[in-house]
Amino acid sequence: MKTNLPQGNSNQNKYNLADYDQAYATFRWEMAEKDLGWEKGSPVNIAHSCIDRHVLEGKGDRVALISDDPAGIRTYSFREMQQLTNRFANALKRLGIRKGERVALLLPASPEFHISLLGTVKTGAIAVPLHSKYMSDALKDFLRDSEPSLVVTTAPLRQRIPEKEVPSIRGVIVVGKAGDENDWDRLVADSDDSQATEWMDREDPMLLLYTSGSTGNPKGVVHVHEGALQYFQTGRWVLDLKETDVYWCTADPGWVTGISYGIWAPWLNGVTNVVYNGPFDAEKWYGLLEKNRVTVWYTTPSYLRMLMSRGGNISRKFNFKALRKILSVGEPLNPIVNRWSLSTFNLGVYDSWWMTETGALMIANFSCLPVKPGSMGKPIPGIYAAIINDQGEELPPLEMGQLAIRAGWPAMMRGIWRDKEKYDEYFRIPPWYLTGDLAYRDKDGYFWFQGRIDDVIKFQSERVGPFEIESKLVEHPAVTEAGVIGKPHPLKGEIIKAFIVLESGYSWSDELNKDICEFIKTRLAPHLVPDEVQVCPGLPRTKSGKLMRRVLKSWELGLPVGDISTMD
Ligand code: 6R9
Repeated sequence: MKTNLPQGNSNQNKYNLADYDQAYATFRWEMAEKDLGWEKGSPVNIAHSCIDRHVLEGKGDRVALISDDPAGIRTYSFREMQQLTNRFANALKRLGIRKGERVALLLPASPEFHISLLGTVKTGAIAVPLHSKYMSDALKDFLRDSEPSLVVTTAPLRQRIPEKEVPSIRGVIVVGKAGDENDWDRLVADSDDSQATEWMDREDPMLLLYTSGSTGNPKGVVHVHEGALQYFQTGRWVLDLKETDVYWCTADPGWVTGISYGIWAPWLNGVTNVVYNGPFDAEKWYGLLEKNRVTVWYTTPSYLRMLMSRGGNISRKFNFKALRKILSVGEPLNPIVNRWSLSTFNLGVYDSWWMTETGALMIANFSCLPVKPGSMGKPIPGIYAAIINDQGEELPPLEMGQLAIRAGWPAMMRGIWRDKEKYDEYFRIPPWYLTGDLAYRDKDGYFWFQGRIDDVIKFQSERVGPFEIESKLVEHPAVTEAGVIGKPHPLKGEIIKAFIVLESGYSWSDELNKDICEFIKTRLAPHLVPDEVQVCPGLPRTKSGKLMRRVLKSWELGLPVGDISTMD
């Protein structure tokens, strides 16, 4: 089934991408260079392209950022952003930060996050955003791996930074701590706003982002300045951003979506960006859309389901006339969410697909194309996607296999920090980048997501690694073995279910359950606390001792366990 989703006030002639087939046949990434003012062989800086470029083009007075949080509204023009990011960058330079060094950012979504990130990137240093949901032990792993010289954080979050255990840390800059020698505001105020941008090679790293896999600790995904071409072009084509738009991306800046589409794409396209720092609240969120006259909204299926579950009595109080486009990412978009969206906003939701490692959007539904509800859409012009078998051969339409992308696109990760082997694994069947997703392509070239090949969990649309929870569980004195799976959940996508084997001498009780949950909450992260813990006598393992999570999942869901010939 194909439908044309209602488009609010816009009409087809006004889409930035009017003819998908033509663009797909003719587009080359070099074509995006002209719009960004990039010249062949000349150095660049993505932060300059996001902010200073607009000021130089006479658009300095346009609103760059509206920060709307419980403490009030703050608004910044592109000129103010230019000055503040220069000030922050000059302050970092004064503190001795040089090209290639790392600066970690443990901050909530806020103007200070945006300014710190862009200021860091202006100096040529590599920004390392950390998810503020993580606790000390987990943060220690990320910090020891990335070895930042400085950490930028808030006073409450600072308590989680194990400064003494990370020898690379020379200093901590604290937001909202007036009087402190490392006070963020004072540092910025005492600095000058002269041009601070260091000119970089396109292949120089600018961002290091930690994300979970199903084995090992979270890995540091490296992104480079060249990615700007794709953040810009996908913002233009998929989000359909125009300079008159007010745009809100609901993702946390510790998740790739909060950076690529919370900062790069909107600002490379010169739009007004809304940032909100606060918990999910349906009334508040609808109010944000209405009050700020948001026109383009990028969110997740999880948030949409949460809004849907709060019912129409709340949404009916608000007016969404300004809104013209809604998109989602992170997990499959349920057709029921689309129907609810149509009745609530008079707009359907455009599903889009990409990964931390791809850096930017790869497959999407476009305004100019019919949408097939349940499909992720078609590849972005400039991207070649295919369904392949284990030998890397392309499969015909309607056959399920691994989703693969022909390697080499501007926003592609350029490394896994200090782990070449892990990086090479993604590219082990040339010419492909292997996504780890199962999917099929239909006869019209639309892609349909079917699941993951590995055991990665999607909790509220963000990635969770079973291994990191299992490793922490077995650190608890009562737990000898642990296996963690995602269990389908109508609102959250998946919830975390843990199977544990108890150490001899322990018996199961409510107190022990609580104690284990508290252990995960304080040592790892509150959002990684298992929703369900089940004790069992042993866990299914292969003869070589590898945990078989798919067997746990089959047990849990009452499904056939499939081939267990390798099971011990
Ligand atoms: C941006 C982001 C990537 C994984 C990816 C896939 C899943 C993302 C999806 C989707 C179904 C979609 N995923 N978008 N699954 N439909 N539209 O999500 O990055 O956190 O790295 O996760 O998320 O499994 O491989 P990341």
